[in-house]
Amino acid sequence: MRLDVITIFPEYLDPLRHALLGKALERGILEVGVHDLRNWASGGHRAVDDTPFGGGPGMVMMPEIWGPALDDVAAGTRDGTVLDSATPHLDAPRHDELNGISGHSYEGESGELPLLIVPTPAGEPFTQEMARQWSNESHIVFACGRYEGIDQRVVDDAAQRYRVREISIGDYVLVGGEVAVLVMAEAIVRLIPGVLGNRSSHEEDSFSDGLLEGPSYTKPRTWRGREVPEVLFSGDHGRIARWRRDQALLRTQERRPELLDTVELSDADERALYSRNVATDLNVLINPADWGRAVAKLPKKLRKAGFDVTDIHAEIVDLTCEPDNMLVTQFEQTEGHVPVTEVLHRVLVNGRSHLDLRELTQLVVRNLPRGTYWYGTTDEGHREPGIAAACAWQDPGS
Ligand code: 6GU
Repeated sequence: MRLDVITIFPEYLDPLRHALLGKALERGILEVGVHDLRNWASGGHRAVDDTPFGGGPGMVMMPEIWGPALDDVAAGTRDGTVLDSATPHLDAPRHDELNGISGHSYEGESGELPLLIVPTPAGEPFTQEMARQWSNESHIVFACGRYEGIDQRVVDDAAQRYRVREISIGDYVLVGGEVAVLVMAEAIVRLIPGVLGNRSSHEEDSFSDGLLEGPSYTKPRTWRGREVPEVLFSGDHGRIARWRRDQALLRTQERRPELLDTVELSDADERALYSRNVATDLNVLINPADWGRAVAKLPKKLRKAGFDVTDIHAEIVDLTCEPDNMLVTQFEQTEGHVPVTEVLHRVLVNGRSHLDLRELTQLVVRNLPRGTYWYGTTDEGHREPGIAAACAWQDPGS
């Protein structure tokens, strides 16, 4: 890949020679040319900017300078200053050899136009997906504007020779595009095959699966009284993978909840994100024998459907205390007689679930005999049954 950067501050791009990018330069995977825009300026103080038409603050960079600069760099007739690595290794090609590479045809393999990236806070937001796509380019040119920007006709005209993108690296304003180029170049170059040692090491990056990465730990196991999470020593790779996914989900929910809108979530994911204590509290008009049969099967059936029940309480409500109970009235109107074997129960189901509260109420009711008269709701949190209620079922594990 060849990168060219046009700027009025060439020394600002020096960090490209370091670390990862320096290594890519050494290996000949990457070639970087930095061009001083003032090389295309003429006149005494080689001015590159002028006052804006229509008035207003600041200065605008001039088309007569940017136009020829972009023409020349697209044509590959200028190498600029070709950067070499800050830390050359013995087996690396020498500086002059690297320079020798630049008898380049600048077109992409498919004969495409080179990509021109114009950094500007008014651009489209830069994303990992752009970095991924652009890591396959063979020639990218960055045009760094300073001041209030570049005359728009430069960008419009450049479309004759380039595929042009105006790109922002975030919702804040920098003095110029140089730092944004460092950011984008690093994000792009590290994805070129062979630049990062371990091919799979960017498959788990934040964003590549749409989630933020969770925490990582190394030795020692205890440090300043802080323990590494136990699960990481379990040797159970499935459990560790699940824990990591849960951590990524919870961190994303906390810091970047909008990212979850575009991620496909499994049932296990939903459970990690949305499990909380819930209590379904119902009044049920039911024959005590029918209730006995229903409650026996309830914990298993509810658990299967995503409601992890911890306890179920039931009490019989004395109807003399409730002369015009809604369920009894409804029963009488529908059945044409008073309840004979049916008795009013208050049923309380405490548990954990990621499901919607209304869905949980429906779930409990669906597991009562068909046609049972009921009313009630599910709320977040656990609820105390009250002294009159018997414990109809309790999870031995809780
Ligand atoms: Cl790409 N350039 C400038 N000057 N400011 C920015 C930016 C770019 N992205 C965010 N702020």
